[in-house]
Amino acid sequence: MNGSTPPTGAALYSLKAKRVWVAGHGGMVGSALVRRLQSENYEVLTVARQTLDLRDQAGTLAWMRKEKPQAVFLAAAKVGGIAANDTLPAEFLFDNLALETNIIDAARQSGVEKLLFLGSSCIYPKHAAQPISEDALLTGALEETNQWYAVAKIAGLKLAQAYRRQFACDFISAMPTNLYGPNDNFDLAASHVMPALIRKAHEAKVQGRNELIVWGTGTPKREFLHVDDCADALVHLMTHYSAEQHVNIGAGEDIAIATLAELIAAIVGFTGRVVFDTTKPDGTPRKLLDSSKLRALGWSPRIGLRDGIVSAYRWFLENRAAE
Ligand code: GFB
Repeated sequence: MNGSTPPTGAALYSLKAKRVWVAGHGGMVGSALVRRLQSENYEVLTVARQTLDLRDQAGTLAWMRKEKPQAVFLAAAKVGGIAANDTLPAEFLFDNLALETNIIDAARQSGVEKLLFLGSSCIYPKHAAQPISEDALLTGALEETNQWYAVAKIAGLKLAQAYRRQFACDFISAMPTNLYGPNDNFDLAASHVMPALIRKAHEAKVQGRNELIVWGTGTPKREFLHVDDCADALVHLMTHYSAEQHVNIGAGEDIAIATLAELIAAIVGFTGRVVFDTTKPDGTPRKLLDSSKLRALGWSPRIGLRDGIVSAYRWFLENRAAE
């Protein structure tokens, strides 16, 4: 199981006629995965949060033994933007450690054939060389605001590796960049920058205010990938990759937060001023992923940033604007 992956394009694992569990199906990534898998008529298993708390070890094992998923996308996680990460450190560390260790261990015990663990680009050192290759892991100190989440995600990918080495489990890991799209969290205290600025620009426009408040200095750069592209990449990795090293999932380009704010304002139709609240943290200066490994496996993104924001704003208008 430690061997390297075969050359580009070769399918290694089929999801056809498999029971595929999307853990975290209610979240942005999980719901995109469900859409993607159902579009190919795969058999998708889900379990509601009210039925199973994934932080419950015995409950998780019992559910997996009963439902017998054969493939697992581990997309369940406690997630949030820079403020939530900074203010809820215990929840970001404990909840993520608990649910990922429970699912990974229960996957081995219940005979899961293949598991894909999802991490995040914040696992890398704060000052990693750009673009960040997979090898940069654990070569420097983490960004302080999201170190708790990052440590949990590093533990998750190491656990998948350890189970691969010790128990020959076909467990792999993927590290997506900053994601956005349908079912994003638009709660300003907990959200990431993209949904926050879409909502703020929209509300400023409809309320006739002439300022859009952007946290930090606007100079940090971020790479954004539409969640439908991410789901497609995850299915590609599940079916085309089997090796110990985690794989980055990125769009290939990044953008300064100030430029992103201007772009969102233009798409939303907000014509006032962008104002920076420098009492709020900037976080990591830059985290552009080197996704050449994924490209070499035959996958590239399809949704450009402008089109993606246009569709994310449409989704917000149809689903959240009135709340
Ligand atoms: O998206 P975001 O919260 O997460 O913030 P990170 C990205 C950048 O946008 C930061 C700025 O420099 C923020 O200061 N920003 C500007 C805003 N205005 C806003 C706003 O209204 N709301 C928010 N949230 N940000 C997260 C990590 O880091 O990225 C997580 O904390 C995870 O652990 C996630 O890795 C993908 O990119 O800084």
